[in-house]
Amino acid sequence: MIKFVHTGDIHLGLQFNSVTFNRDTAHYRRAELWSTFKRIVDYSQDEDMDFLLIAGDLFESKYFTLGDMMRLRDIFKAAEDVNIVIAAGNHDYLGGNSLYKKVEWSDNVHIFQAGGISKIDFPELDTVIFGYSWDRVEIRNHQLFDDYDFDDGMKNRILLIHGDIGSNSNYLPLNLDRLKQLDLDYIGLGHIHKPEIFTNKIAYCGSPEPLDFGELGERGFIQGHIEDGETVVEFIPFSKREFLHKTIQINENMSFQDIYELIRNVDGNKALDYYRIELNGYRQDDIKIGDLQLLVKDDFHYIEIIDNTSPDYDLVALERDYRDSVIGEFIKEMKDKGLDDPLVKKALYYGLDALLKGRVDI
Ligand SMILES: [Mn+2]
Repeated sequence: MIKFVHTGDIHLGLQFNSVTFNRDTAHYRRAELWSTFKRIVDYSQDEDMDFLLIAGDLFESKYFTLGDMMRLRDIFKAAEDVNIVIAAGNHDYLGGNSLYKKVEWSDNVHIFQAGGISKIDFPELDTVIFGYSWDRVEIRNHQLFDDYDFDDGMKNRILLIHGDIGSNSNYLPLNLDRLKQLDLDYIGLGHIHKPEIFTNKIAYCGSPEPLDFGELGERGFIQGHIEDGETVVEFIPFSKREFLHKTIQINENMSFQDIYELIRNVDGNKALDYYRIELNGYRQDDIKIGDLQLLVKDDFHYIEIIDNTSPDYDLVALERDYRDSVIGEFIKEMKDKGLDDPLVKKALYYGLDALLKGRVDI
């Protein structure tokens, strides 16, 4: 039996420019990518994995330094009993000046060369790993597997590749049906940051730490083993934090304190996770969402509030200003029906939305 951990899309060195992080938050998150990656390497060593498969985008070439690369080298060297196998992706592609080529790796580290599919044999484990490293930032080749002969005498056969399951991608389009036809025990994929197990033999590992609010939900890696031609895989949640997007509906009857409590009591782990909270509905005219944001900051590791609220209607002023029009008549009629009835009040607000704002999303 062979045991493996499959990870990828770690993006060490990421600057988080596309996230609404300030400098300190980005700096801190960058450090966390390193610590989680090291935890994965340590886990592989401690759990006696035969292989740690890295399916590309291990780091950001644009921001990575030689010092960072030496740090990686030392982390890998410490896991000397694990075969660490790397296929480069589009963010860490193996061009002529790649940092991958600038350090001397320990014997347990194996990196696929660029220029087509190649293979690395591990005779003592009766295993062959096929792989493909990117040599540029975009690849449109659809025929990657057509000319390659996956024949090999080894019992366990794995493919490691960074690519996009989808037909018209600029990022190495892969066809799932074509992958299923390959006579392999496991295909470890990188590029899509959401983990997905297609079959027990084909999976995206996903990013081990989520990188922005587009990456909601659990993150971790794939762990698996192959025994007598049978492959078993499972997703192992491993990220330190999650990104969460919550929507809170408020209304014009809620006080500042009411809304504050709603935000504070939102579910999830406030001390750990990244929250984006969207407030919808009508608020009392004088409630400042900016003040709420300042107040709740201390309750969360990270929070940003998206304010979609509208100030409440001033019915007295509206009725006066639109006295001789259908709007004034409408307000008067609904008031006569009794605004204490929540249904009547709701109907009044929908009506005013339609009449005053042209909003008819009922
Ligand atoms: Mn990636």
